[in-house]
Formats: sequence, C-alpha cells, structure tokens
Amino acid sequence: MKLIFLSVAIVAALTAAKPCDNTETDHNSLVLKLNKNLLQSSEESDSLPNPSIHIALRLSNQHNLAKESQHLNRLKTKLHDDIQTSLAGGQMVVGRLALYILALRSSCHDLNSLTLSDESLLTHLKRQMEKEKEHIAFSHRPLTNYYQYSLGILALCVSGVRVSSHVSHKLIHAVEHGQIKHGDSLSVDTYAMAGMALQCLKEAETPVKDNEELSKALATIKQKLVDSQRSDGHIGNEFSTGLAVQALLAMGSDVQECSTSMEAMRSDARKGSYHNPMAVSQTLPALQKHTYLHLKRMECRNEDDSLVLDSAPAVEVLASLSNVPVEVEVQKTDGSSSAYRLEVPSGSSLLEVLTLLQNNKMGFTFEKEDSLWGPFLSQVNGEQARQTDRRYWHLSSDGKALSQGMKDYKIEAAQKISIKNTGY
Ligand code: B12
Repeated sequence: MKLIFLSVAIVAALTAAKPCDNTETDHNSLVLKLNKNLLQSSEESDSLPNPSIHIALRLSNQHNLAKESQHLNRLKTKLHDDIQTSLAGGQMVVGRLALYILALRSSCHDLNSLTLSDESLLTHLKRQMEKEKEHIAFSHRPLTNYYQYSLGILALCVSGVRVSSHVSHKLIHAVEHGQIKHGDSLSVDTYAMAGMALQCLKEAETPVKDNEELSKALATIKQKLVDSQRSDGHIGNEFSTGLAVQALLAMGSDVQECSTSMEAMRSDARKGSYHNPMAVSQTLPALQKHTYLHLKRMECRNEDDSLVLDSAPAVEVLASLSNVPVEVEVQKTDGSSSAYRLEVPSGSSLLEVLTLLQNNKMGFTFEKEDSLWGPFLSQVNGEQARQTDRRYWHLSSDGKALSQGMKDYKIEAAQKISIKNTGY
C-alpha cells in the first residue's frame, strides 16, 4: 500500500504542472509545424514509405486526407511487397508488420481485405509472435528485440485479436527481470512500448496467466519511466521522451501540457532536434496527448481536412567556415584497433566523414543498411556486426555514446569518434 502511494506520488510529481512559460498559441504553432514537416516527409519517394509516419499523421488533430490516402496506397503496395519478400526469404518482420497493421488500423482499413501469400496479415503476425515466443523460451531473448515483440502484441490487441497468454507472459517476465535493454543500458523506448502493449491487454480484458502479475509489470514500467526522468524533463533522451509520455498517458497518468517532459519536447522541437521524421512520428502524438492506444477507437469520421503544405522554402546552402580535425578509431572483435585522422568541413555528418575516409583509400571501408531511422552502420573494415550474433557497431564521441545515427550526427568541433564492435 505504502509502495503504491509512493509510486502515485512520484508520477504526480513527474507530470505535475509547473508555471507554464509557453502560450497555447506557441504550443499549437509548434505542433502544426511538426505536423507539416511530417506530411512533407511522407511525400519523399526515394525510400520505402514509413508506417510510423502514417500512424502519427492519422493520430494528429489536423489532416490532409488526400495526401494521407496517397501515403496509405504506397504502404499497401511498396511496404506490403517489401514485407512479402522478407517473409518469403524466411526473415523476421514482426516490427515492420506490426507497424503496417497499426497504420492500416489508423486509417480504418479493413485488415481482412489484404493478404500475404493468401493468409491474412494478422495470421502472419500471430505466427511470427509464436516464433519469437519459442525463441525466448529457448534462449531468453526474442529473435528481434522486446521493442518489436511489444509492437507485435500492441498491433494484435489494437486489432481486436486475442493475444495468447503464453506470448504476453514472456513480455511480463522480461519486464520483471530487467531484460529490457538497449545495448547494455536500460531501454526507455522499449519500456514505453511494452507499457502500451500491456495496458491494451488490460483494457481489453484479455486473459493473461496471472492478472496480478500484469498489474505488477505495469507498475514496474511506470516506475522505470519515472526513474528515467532527467532534471531537464527528458525521460531517457530526446528520442525516447515522446514514447515515454505516450506510455504514461496510456497508463492513466495525467501528463499536463506544462509538465517538464512536455516542455522538454517543445524545447527540442524549437531547437530543430527532431529533423529525422521517425523522431517526429514518435513525438507528435505525445505533444497532442494522443497515444497508440487511441488507434483502437479510431473511427475516421468527420475529420478535419485543413492541413496544407507551405510552398517549399528556398534551401540555403551555407558555405562551411572552417575545417575541424577528426580522429576515427575502429575496434574490432579481436581487440585490434586502427585509427585514422582527417580534416572535415565543420557541420559534416558522420556518414560524410566515413565516406571521405573510404574514398581517400586509407584502408578504411564500411557498409550500411537502411532502416526506418536511416542508415545503420553494419560493416567496418570487412567485419560485420550482425543482429543474429547479437553484435553491433557502437558509436561514441570522446567516450560518450552517440544518441543519433551516422547520417544525423553532425561534427561541429574537433573530436575522436570510436566505432566499436560490441556484443549485447
Ligand atoms: C533495438 C534497438 C537497437 C538495437 C538493434 C538491433 C536489435 N536488437 O534489434 C541495437 C542495440 C543494435 C541498437 C543500436 C543503436 N541504436 Co538503437 N534502438 C533500438 C530500438 C529500441 C528499437 C528499434 C526497432 O526494432 N524498431 C522497430 C523496427 C520495425 O524498425 P526498424 O527501423 O526496421 O528497426 C531497425 C532500426 O531501428 C535499427 N536501429 C536500431 N537502432 C538504430 C539507430 C539508428 C541511428 C539507426 C539508423 C538504426 C537503428 O535496428 C532495428 C532492427 O533491425 C530503438 C527505439 C525507437 N524508439 O525506435 C532504438 C533507437 C532507434 N536507437 C538509437 C541509437 C542512438 C542507436 C545507436 C546509434 C547507439 C550507439 N551510440 O551506438 C546504435 C546504432 C549504431 C549503428 N551501428 O548505426 C536511437 C536513435 C535516435 C536517433 N535520433 O537516431 C533510438 C531511437 C533509441 C533512443 N531513444 O536513443 N539499437
């Protein structure tokens, strides 16, 4: 009882209003700007259409129904085909398939009208979740990760499909046994996604192995999110705060518009921290106090249709003023390391730095893979860091882990970048 009171008190403190220094107009214009940026990015046609962007556009208060419908059509062709190809190749598609299903649901699309190899999308997702469950039973971790496992449960639950109690139990167990990690640190994003998935099961009154265990896991998640709040209001970092706020709202906390976490997201938006559309897609719903659980109740009727794109602003090409020295150190699995030094124009992305190194024929090579967040560094100097081996190339600058990937991280000052083949 005392513990419950304490946890309620902490959540209240986290979400409490403090004097609000922004006006409602300021908040609304920031939300509108992010909404337009997201709509703009949904039109980019050089990469696969992103279901996370579609979900955020649909969860928004303002819409451009014609453009959203065009985006949905691209998901139903391009993303659909991509998932079909991966499935045919025996790959796991849990996360992408779950996001695709949530995107279809967000547009109130009949899920049964679409099939992959003559079977419904939901049947495929259920089968993939069974595979994941079996893998967890065998090796204590999913084939993908608990973030995708949670997305899978959420997509089934939001679509009104009963989630097997064996499947949900594995997530509850992982929450209770501290297995929710990003590399070797706690994963706020994953706790948030797990919170929304388990809250959905609770609200749907889906039979679980043990109701008390489910409530305990939800309380643990709330506590982890609360404990992850920094003094500047972020829960985790800039890129997990949106999901964390969504989860707290979904789990019944009253996150006020003037709370420090909302203020932190507004401040990030003003600074332009959310230039990656994926980051906007996870934050915009939270700024409007909407969560992925709202998808369950979407009716798609009498919607606003007032969102219009501004004419494209002239792109200003800023000549770089100076060059900065950068050292790049690569540490392979066998412990051997190589270092490279070069000068790059200030403001270059890490991707540009690595490309320059590779082109300079200094013995450095790399390969990347596409993902919803952009290019993921997969191979360096001929060595692959594979998800199947639970390894990845960890990126840091002067000993501090990067919170962005190689395309988004910009080099503004002299520094040492470390690229280390790391197990997790
Ligand atoms: C799981 C995960 C990982 C795993 C992925 C492997 C696995 N076990 O599946 C590991 C631990 C390897 C990882 C590594 C990194 N991650 Co990570 N990761 C996630 C997490 C929790 C879920 C991703 C997911 O499965 N999405 C669902 C599927 C459907 O989407 P997907 O795009 O197909 O998923 C793939 C990509 O997301 C990719 N991926 C994972 N992390 C990152 C990071 C970047 C920058 C890119 C381009 C791709 C990428 O791996 C996924 C599985 O194949 C997200 C949280 C979130 N909010 O999205 C963070 C997240 C995407 N990661 C993040 C970061 C910063 C990193 C690292 C750069 C950390 C570092 N300092 O080295 C590295 C990537 C370095 C590199 N080699 O390029 C940030 C990105 C923020 C941003 N603005 O770019 C996030 C949002 C977490 C956070 N809040 O800080 N990650």
